Amino acid sequence: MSGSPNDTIFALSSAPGRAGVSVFRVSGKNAKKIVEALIKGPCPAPRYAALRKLYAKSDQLIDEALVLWMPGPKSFTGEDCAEFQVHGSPSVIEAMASAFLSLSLRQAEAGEFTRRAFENGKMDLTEAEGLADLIDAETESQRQQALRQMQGGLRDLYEGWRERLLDALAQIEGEIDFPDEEDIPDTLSHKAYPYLSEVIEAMRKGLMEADKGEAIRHGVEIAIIGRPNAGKSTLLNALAGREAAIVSSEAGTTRDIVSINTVLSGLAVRLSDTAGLRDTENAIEAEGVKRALSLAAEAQIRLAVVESTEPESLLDLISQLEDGDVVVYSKADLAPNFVPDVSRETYSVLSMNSQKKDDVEALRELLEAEVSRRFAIGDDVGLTRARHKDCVKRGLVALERAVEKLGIAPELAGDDIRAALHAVKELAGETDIESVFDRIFSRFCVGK
Ligand SMILES: Nc1nc2c(ncn2[C@@H]2O[C@H](COP(=O)(O)OP(=O)(O)O)[C@@H](O)[C@H]2O)c(=O)[nH]1
Ligand SMILES: [Mg+2]
Repeated sequence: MSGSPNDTIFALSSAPGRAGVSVFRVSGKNAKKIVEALIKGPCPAPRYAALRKLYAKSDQLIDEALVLWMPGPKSFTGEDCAEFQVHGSPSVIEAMASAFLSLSLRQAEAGEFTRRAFENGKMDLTEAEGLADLIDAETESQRQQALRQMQGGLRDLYEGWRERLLDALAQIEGEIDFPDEEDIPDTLSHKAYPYLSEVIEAMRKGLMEADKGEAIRHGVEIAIIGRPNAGKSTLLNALAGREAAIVSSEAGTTRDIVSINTVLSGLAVRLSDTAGLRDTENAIEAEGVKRALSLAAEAQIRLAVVESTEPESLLDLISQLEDGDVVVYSKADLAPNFVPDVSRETYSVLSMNSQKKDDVEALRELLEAEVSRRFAIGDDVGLTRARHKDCVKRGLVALERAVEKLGIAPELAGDDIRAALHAVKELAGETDIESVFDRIFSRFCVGK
C-alpha cells in the first residue's frame, strides 16, 4: 500500500464509461466536509437518499445527484462514508474526479475500501475474500458460494473450532495450575480429547471438500485425452458449438492445449483439447504430449476418446484415468456392430458419432450429471482457497501432534493446541500477514 490509511479517499465504484448512473464513494475523516463542500449546505440525514446539486470549487454546477451520508462506524468501511450517484457520462465522471482532487482527496487504490473495512473489524479476511469472489462470480454456484462466505459462513466454522480448542486448552492448563496429584494424565486426556477430536474431524472433512470449493471458484477442469485422430478436437468443437480447434484426418494436428470456457449444471467449466498421446520424434509434438499428460493429471475429470474401430486402445489410456472419468467411443458410425464394455463401472461410458447432434447432446448431459454429482454446491460452507487449505492443514498437523501427546505427557499438548489456534488466527486474517493482505486486496477493483 502506498497511500496513507489516514487519507480520505474517493473512487468511481461503478464501471467506467457511459451509463445511466455512476456511483462515487468517499471514505475517511474528511468525508463530511467533502459532502458539505460539494452540496454547499449541511450533510443530509444519515443513511437517507437526498437529491442535491453538486458544485465545483469555482461554484460551477457539476450535476444533480443522489447523495448518501453514512457516518462511521455504521458504514461499509467503518469510517465516515459518502456516496454520490451522479449521471453516468464520461464528462460528469471527469468533473467529479477533478472536484474531489481539488478538495485534497486521494484516489483509492484497488480494494482500499474493503481493506479499511477489514482493518476496522467490519469483516474478517474470509468475508473479504467472499466479497472479492462475489464480484468475480460468473456462475450460479460461484455466486452462492461467495455469498455464503461473505456472510460469515467460514467465519462461523472456524469460530466453532476456536471455541473447542480454547475449551481443550482450558482443561489442560487448568489442571496443570491446580494439579490433583493422583491422576493428572488420565483426567487431562479424558477431558481434552473430545474437543480436539471434534475439531480434527471437522478439519479433515473441510480439507476433503476443499477441492470442491476451489473447483467452484476456479471452474472444473475437464481434459479431453486420447490417441491421435481419435476425434478429440471434433468433440471439443461439437461441445463448444464452434470451430475452436483444428480438425484434420492428419494425426498429430493438435499440438498445444486449446481450451474453451463453458457452464455445465451451473458450474464454470474449462474444457481442453490436447495433443494425441503417442511416441513421437517431433520435438514440438513431444512437448504437446507432455502438456497433455500434465493437464490430464491436473484436471478434475478426464474425457478419454477412443475410436470405436479400435476399442482395445483404451488400455493405452487407463494409466491416466481415475474413477468417475468419462470414456467416449467415437466414430460409432464406422463400427455399427461395436458394443462398448460398460463393465468397467468406475467410468461413465458413451458410444457416439460426433457429427450427430443427439449424440453430442447425450455427451453434454452425461458431463452435466458427472459435474453436478461431484461439484454441485451443497449446504455446507467450505474452504475455497489454497490459503484456507494451507492454514487448516497446519492446524490439523498440530492437533494430531497434540492428541499423540495427550496419551503420554498431556501437559505438553498445550503448545500444539496453541499452534493450531495460531493457524485458525491466520485463516481469519488476525495475524499480521501483510504480503497476503496485499495479494488479496489488490485483486479487487478500484472503488471496492
Ligand atoms: N466418421 C466419423 N469421423 C469422425 C468422428 N469424429 C471425428 N472424426 C474424424 O476423424 C478425424 C480426426 O478427428 P480429430 O477431431 O481431428 O481427431 P483428434 O486428433 O483426436 O483431435 C477427422 O477427419 C474427423 O472428421 C466421428 O464420430 N465419426
Ligand atoms: Mg486434435
